[in-house]
Amino acid sequence: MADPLILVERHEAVAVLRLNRPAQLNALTADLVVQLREAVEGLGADPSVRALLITGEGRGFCAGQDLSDALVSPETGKAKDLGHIIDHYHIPLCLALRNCPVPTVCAVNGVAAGAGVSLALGCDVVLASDAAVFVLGFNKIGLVPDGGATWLLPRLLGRAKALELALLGDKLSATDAELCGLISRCLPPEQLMQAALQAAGRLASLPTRALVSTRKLFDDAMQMGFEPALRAESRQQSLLGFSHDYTEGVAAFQQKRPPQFRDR
Ligand code: T3D
Repeated sequence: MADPLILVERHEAVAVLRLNRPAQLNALTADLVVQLREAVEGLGADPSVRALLITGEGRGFCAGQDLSDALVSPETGKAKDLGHIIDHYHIPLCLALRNCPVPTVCAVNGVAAGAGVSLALGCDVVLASDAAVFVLGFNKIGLVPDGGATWLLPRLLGRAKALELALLGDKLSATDAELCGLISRCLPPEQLMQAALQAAGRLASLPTRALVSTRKLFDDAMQMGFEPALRAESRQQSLLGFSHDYTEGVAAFQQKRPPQFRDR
């Protein structure tokens, strides 16, 4: 029987999803993309799961689209509409992650290339091994960045650095990625998974609905003026102010005890 493309482990309320094509540096085939999206959606809807952690098996995190996949490889001789493939496979995965009902952590264990960079940056908290590198690589095969990279990179890095990375296609070390704000934190390889599990565990213990609403407000605010952002915060606060987790958080503070959050 073929190896599963995604390995799933549970660590209490944290679900770990591990891309499992190590010999190809976890390059994304159509099947892998579909299975990853199904896992993100399925586990995100499971009330016992309160955080997701995505990482890669072996020495790489994800080398982007599998360029040997018959679906995209020009070698098979059939004209391919890559936009159709992106619409059908990649965009649903990007949206499942961005709209995930629980917070997401990425542990970038090794090289991230092309859509693998977009996958990592699509998570809420991005930790990387200091052995990891980020390389867009789209320029070298005559394509534009995708998987949300054109939206994410200028926002995270500013236009000048984002364009330099995308146009020249140079590798960015994880250390530099942390320094320029592309990722949250860079760690020695032997500490990466422990730190990622710890971050995911902490997120799992916090009020999920407030965390996910914060992600959405941050994203929405990028296309808003200051006053509309103030109003959006106020509308969300109205909703959260009636939630169990707000009542519980305030009660726990007053009673000097740990809170027990449960809203989704
Ligand atoms: O097509 C569409 O649908 C549009 C969407 C596009 C989205 C994209 O992601 S486009 C970008 C695609 N990715 C790339 O262009 C990256 C290609 N890979 C590389 O540049 C290098 O492999 C890396 C920089 C990622 C790592 O280099 P290195 O020296 O550490 O490893 P390696 O020896 O090059 O690769 C190891 C194996 O993985 C190797 O297989 P082999 O020779 O041992 O049998 C290599 O062929 C395989 N591999 C790496 N990347 C891919 C891949 N196989 C298929 N597709 C890959 N993307």
